[in-house]
Amino acid sequence: MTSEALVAPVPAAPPPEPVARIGPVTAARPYAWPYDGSVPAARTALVCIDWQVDFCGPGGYVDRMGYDIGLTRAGLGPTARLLAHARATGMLVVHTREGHAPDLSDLPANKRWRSRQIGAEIGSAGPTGRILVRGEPGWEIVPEVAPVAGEVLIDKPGKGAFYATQLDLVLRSNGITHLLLTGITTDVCVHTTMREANDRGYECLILADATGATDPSNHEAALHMVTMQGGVFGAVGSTDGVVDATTWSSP
Ligand code: C5J
Repeated sequence: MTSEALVAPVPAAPPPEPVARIGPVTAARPYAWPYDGSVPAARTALVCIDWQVDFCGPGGYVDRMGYDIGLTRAGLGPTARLLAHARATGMLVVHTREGHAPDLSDLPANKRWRSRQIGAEIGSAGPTGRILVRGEPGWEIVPEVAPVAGEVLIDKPGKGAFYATQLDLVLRSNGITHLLLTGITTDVCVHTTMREANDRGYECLILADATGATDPSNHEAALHMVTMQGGVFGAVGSTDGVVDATTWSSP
């Protein structure tokens, strides 16, 4: 017997897993997103903004202000589809929730006063618990787009997801450079977050069919604003556009 015969064969390395890339999303406006052609899914985060009962459920904050929750619920189906796509392609998934501490110590007096003017005072009790208070049923994310274990949850006291949160640190620590934005409402928390992200250098795509506002013309106006000045905050796209622009290859 030769000495080679005693050496155990080295097992063959498993073939590398294919990796996903996003882009170019050619139907995006005003440019095919992203600006740099395409991006690995691993450097992309799907940010799901404030899909909470208070903003799209019966008896929540938006409902109690008298707005049509049909408008804020419209993007739930496309967002659920994007979530499945993000999980399958290995994107970082981030969910945000707007809310305040039970003692309201982080609630600015003017925000509380304004909510009282419209008959839905933040912190007051209602059918879904205390409005916009952390831990209450109205503050929870609706089941259609609920987080799964391992996804990032960002609790924010304001409209922008970067203000008074760890979001920037979490994104940078995970190597994220590009953001896909879904959520409610288009003209308030989604827009504020997109502007904050843009100023920090993130390349943003807002998904028109996976967002919604309490007023349809505000939704359209908010999307239109993004398209000015060559894409002043990024670009506007759709769920189909992102899914269709996804390719797989060996690393
Ligand atoms: C609002 C939000 N509209 N999530 N919050 O107050 O857009």
